[in-house]
Parts: sequence; C-alpha cells; structure tokens
Amino acid sequence: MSDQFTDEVTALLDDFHIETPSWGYADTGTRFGKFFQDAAAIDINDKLTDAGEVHRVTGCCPAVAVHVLWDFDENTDPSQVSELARQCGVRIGSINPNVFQDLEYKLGSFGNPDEAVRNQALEHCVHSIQLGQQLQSREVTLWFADGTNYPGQDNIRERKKRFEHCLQMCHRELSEDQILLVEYKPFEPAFYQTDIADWGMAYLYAKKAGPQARVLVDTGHHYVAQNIEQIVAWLLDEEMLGGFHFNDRRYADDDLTLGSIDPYQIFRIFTEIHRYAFDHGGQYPDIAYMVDQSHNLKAKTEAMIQTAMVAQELYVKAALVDYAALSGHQQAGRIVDAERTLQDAFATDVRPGIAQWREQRGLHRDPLQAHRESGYTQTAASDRRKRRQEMGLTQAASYA
Ligand code: PSV
Ligand code: MN
Repeated sequence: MSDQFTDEVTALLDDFHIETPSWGYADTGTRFGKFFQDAAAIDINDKLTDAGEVHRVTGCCPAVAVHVLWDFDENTDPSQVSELARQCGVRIGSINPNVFQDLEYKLGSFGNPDEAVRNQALEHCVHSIQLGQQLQSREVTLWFADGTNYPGQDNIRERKKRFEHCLQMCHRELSEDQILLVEYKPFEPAFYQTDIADWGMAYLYAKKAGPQARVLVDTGHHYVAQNIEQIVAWLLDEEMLGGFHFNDRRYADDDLTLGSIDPYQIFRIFTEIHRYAFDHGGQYPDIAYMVDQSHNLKAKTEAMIQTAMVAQELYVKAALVDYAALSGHQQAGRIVDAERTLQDAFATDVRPGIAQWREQRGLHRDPLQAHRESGYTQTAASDRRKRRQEMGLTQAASYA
C-alpha cells in the first residue's frame, strides 16, 4: 500500500470534505417509536458541538447541514449560529428548507392545488435562501415530500407546471454564489406518484429553474438494483451533478451507515468521479458531499465518525484504480482485465495509508478510538440528561 499511496492521494484526502447533518445528532426514530439516547443533541448548540467533535477527530467534516424548521425559529439570530459553529470548529453548510411537516402541506407544497399553500411554501424557501446568504452558506437543498397517494388524486401535468414555476421563482432569489440543489425520491411519503421521482425529473426541473440549479443524488432514494453510478456518470457528463446525500439502504430509504450494506456501490460511484477527473486533465468536479443519515440505534456521534472514515476509505480505494490501464482494457474489449482493475483497487487495504495521512495532519490514527478515549459521549450524556430534567423533557418511547 505505502508505495501506492502517492502524494496525489494524500492531496486528494486534503480536499475531500464531507458535510454532516444537524438532524443526525438529535433523537430520531421510525413511525413505530423512538429509542432515546441521553447523549442525543437537544438543540442547535449541541448539534454543532457534536459536529465539531466529529470534525476534531476526523479532520474531514468541517461543515454542518441545517434544517430550517428544526434548527431555527423566529428568535434565532443567524450571526449567532455562525459564531457558535465557528466556536465549535465547523461552519454552516447546506440549508434545507422544510415544506413537508406543516399541516397545510397535506396535499403538497410546490405541487399543491391551492395557490395560497404554494405561495406559503415558496415564501419559506425564499426565506431559507436569504438565511443561506446571511450564514454564507452555498447550497440550498430542496427536497419535497410532494406527490399523491391515489390514481386520479390530482392532475400530474399541472403539478409539474406548478413545480416548474415555484423552482424558477426560487432560482431568482439566489445570490451569485448560491447553488440550488434539487433532490429526488421515488416514493415515501407519497406512494402513488412523487412529483420529483427520479434523476431525470430533477434534471429537467433544475434545467428549467436556471443556471445555478443542479441535481442532488441521495443514495438511499433509488429502487433496488438501480445503477446509481450510471446516473452519476450521466449527470457528471451533463455538468449537472451538484451533490450527494450519502447513506446506505437495504429496502428503501433506510438511512443506514454509508457502505454498511454495499460498499462496492459507493466505490463504483466514486470511480465515476475519479474517472471524470482522469478524463479532464485531473480537474475534479465541484460536488457537495453530504451525509443524510439518522442513526436510531447506534450512538450518533460515533456513527457519524464511522461514516466519515468509511467515506474516506472508499474515496481513496476508488482513486487507486489505474485509470490509464482501465481505458486500455476498455478500448481493447478486455472485460475481465477491466473489471479486475476495479476489483484490485477495491481489495486494497487503504486504512494504514489513511492513518498515516491523519498522523501527518496531527490527528489520531484512529478517530473512533480518539473519540472514545476523550469520554465525549459520557460527558454529553450526563450534561444533556441533566438539562432535559431541568427543562421538564421526558423521554418515554412511544409506539404508534
Ligand atoms: C428525505 O428523505 C431526505 O432525504 C431529505 O434530504 C430531507 O431533507 C432529509 O431526508 C431529512 O428528512
Ligand atoms: Mn436526502
């Protein structure tokens, strides 16, 4: 490994940053209930502190995604949040408007048949875009729970037009530094038809919205057996890939830890990115790498550290592919050799090399060990347990 672990890969790791989500540090659950954790974050302060801990030990998670309704209220001063993040050693990353939980959105937000509700959703998104400007954040990430549950429930073409219009209105509000990311999802919570069901729809909406809109690929938002790396390759080729929400899945949008089920798939996605750079004189595409996971069973900060470590490993493995040899094999139709080129890189143990990179950057060789030895979770648990008591918050598991 050590002779393969070139300066080039070290430089790649220096540039590989992955954003963690504020919602991944708070208590979450399934529709059947929640298993509360004493160390789970109570407020934005805790979330930023946890994200700071993840960055402290991994050195690759400098930004935190925020969800507007979950992290801000009318009394929140954005400059204070930025300052808080700075004190925690991180910065505010993508802004996620929330037009899916308020009761008005029962029939949708941008797709709602009622213009007043569409305007309410638009207003919230515009407010989120402005919040992004105040927080000096670049990505505005749009995900919609919109869709219908029953055939005939609404006019599908009309819903499309409503979306096109609202997305164009959002785009008009962007500053020149901002990027609008359009996320797709094939089903859930809508089960008959989703208004942005796949990458093609997201692509079309983004194209129509304006030049600063791109597609966001959430790895959990695909049907089983979908070839995600092909979607990535196509979006790269069209210069329309804006970012990722990383997680793993087995059945649906399971929010499992990246690479826990199918690490080879994430590796293959990364090979498309390295291959793009290889074909473009070493120029890497400008992509926002973000995690979208809520761990219900694992300790949350630990799971986020594990995620960042896995992301680094798979990114580096994919960088080790001999792309010149691969091109030659592809050109000559040597299928077995081409496939072996990928498999050889995937089979390489890159962990010692990454540990060495950490050491060179003043980090512990093993971020999880550093985190555990610090006693961070125990301290957070006792502090937050006490605060919950003082605030009168109870943590009884509820089952629906
Ligand atoms: C929806 O399933 C999603 O992937 C969107 O990105 C949301 O913002 C996030 O999860 C949290 O609900
Ligand atoms: Mn997502």
